[in-house]
Amino acid sequence: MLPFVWSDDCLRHEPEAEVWIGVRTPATEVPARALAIREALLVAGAQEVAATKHHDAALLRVHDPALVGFLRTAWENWSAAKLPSDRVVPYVFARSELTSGRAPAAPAAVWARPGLFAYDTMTLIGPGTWEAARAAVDVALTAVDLVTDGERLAYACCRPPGHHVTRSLYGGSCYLNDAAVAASELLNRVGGPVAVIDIDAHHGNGTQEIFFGRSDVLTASVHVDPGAGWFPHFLGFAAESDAANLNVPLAPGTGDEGWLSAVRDAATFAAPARALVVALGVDAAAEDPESPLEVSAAGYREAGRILGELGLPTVVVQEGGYDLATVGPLVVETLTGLAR
Ligand code: SP5
Ligand code: ZN
Repeated sequence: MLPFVWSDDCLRHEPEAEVWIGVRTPATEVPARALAIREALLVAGAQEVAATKHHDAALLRVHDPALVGFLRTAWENWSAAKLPSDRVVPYVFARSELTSGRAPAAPAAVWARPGLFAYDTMTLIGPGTWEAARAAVDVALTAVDLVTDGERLAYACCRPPGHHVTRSLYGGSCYLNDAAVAASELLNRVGGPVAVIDIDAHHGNGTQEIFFGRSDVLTASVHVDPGAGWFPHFLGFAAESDAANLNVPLAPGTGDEGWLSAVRDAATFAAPARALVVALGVDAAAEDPESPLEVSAAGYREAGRILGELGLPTVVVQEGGYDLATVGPLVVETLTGLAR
């Protein structure tokens, strides 16, 4: 029976909104996503395992302590300042060129601080955001424990997602990079190389940058072509590929055939690994409102099968997927394929 790891604390992040091109629009990364996935897993007979608390060691191997420290206290400091916005949101960005690469000053204003760590305006922080993001790390690390204790496959029902977070910057509805933390911990416990295969509809830019230039963590991402106008816009191109990083950008409208061919390429790339992290976004689905890829439920099951054929100890970490009616069934399809 497939174990899946859960924490109620992951529901505590309620972004309510995202500021996109200057407009405050309703949030898509909502607590109901995780509840829908949990419901589908329970119906499918998966075994719920409560997340256990883990120390910060693995978290601080992949993230700058300054980012972690900011996120831990961001809401507290923002709310104490009695600002007109009910969520932490940047208005000015400490781009490195602004200071010719010198470290920017620690700003005196609470409302300037997010600009040291955020790279977009869509990723709001409110009460419970830190608790949920940190709980998602515990969920991922508990799934790593299950696999290092002998399970071949474990699913981490992480929320908020994480794959857009770099070593020191958050964005893309993500705060802490759960998949990267899981990979780092697997590397320590199982030995290298380990692989991260990211099949979220968007490029796993945070994970790519965290491990860039390292041969002990292989990163592969299958995603909609940023060159066609899709987030994260500035990277995710095939030309960033090297011996330890593979990007397979796909044209908008790509369906099962093209997407599964890319998943096969990612699996081949990851074959030398001793353990696998799957960054599972189901937002490449045809029904999903946030991407133009057109993958079917059968496609997700086949992707699971392809990745399962690697025969590696595997931790699956939840990333995106925003259609509340299908997100749960699509996760179950993928895990069913993986478990065969
Ligand atoms: C983890 C993940 O899937 N993150 C997705 C981040 C990309 N979001 C880009 C959103 C662009 C504009 N969305 C408009 C929706 C209006 N609410
Ligand atoms: Zn996504």
